Amino acid sequence: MRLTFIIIYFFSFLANSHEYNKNEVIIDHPIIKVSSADSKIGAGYFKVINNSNEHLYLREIVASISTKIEIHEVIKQNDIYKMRPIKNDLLISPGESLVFKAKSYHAMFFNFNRILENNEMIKAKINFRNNLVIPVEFKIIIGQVNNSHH
Ligand SMILES: [Cu+2]
Repeated sequence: MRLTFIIIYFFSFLANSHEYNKNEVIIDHPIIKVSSADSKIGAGYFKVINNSNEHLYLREIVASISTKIEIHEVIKQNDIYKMRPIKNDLLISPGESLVFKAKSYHAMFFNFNRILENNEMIKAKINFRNNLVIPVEFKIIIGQVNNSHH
C-alpha cells in the first residue's frame, strides 16, 4: 500500500515538473498565473540555476502570446509592496540561482492575444547577455492570483 502511494507520488511529481537546460543554465518549472481564461495580464514564475562558470545576466523574455512582457522587481515601501520594471539586467553568479516568485522578481505578461487554457504550455524565449537564448514553455495556471502584489 505504502509503496503504491510512493510510486504514484513519484510519477505525479515527474508529470508536474518541467525544466529547460542550455549551456549549464537551467530554467526550472516556468509557469504563468492568471486569474481567468480571458485575463489580459499574468505573472510569470520560474527558477534560474546557473551551473556554468560564467556570470549570467537575464535581459528579457519574449513570447508571441503577449505584446509586452516586463521583468518586475518588488520593493516594500511603508509596509506596501510595489512592483516596477527592473532597470538593469539581472545578475545570476556562477553556482547561484534566482527564483521568480510572488512578492519578488516576476515576469509580467500584458495583452494576451487569445483565450488561455488551464495547463496549456506557452512557448517563450528567455534571453540573456552574450546571445544566450533559452527556449522554454510556460505552463498556464488559472486561478488564485493575488493581484495587489502577485
Ligand atoms: Cu508585476
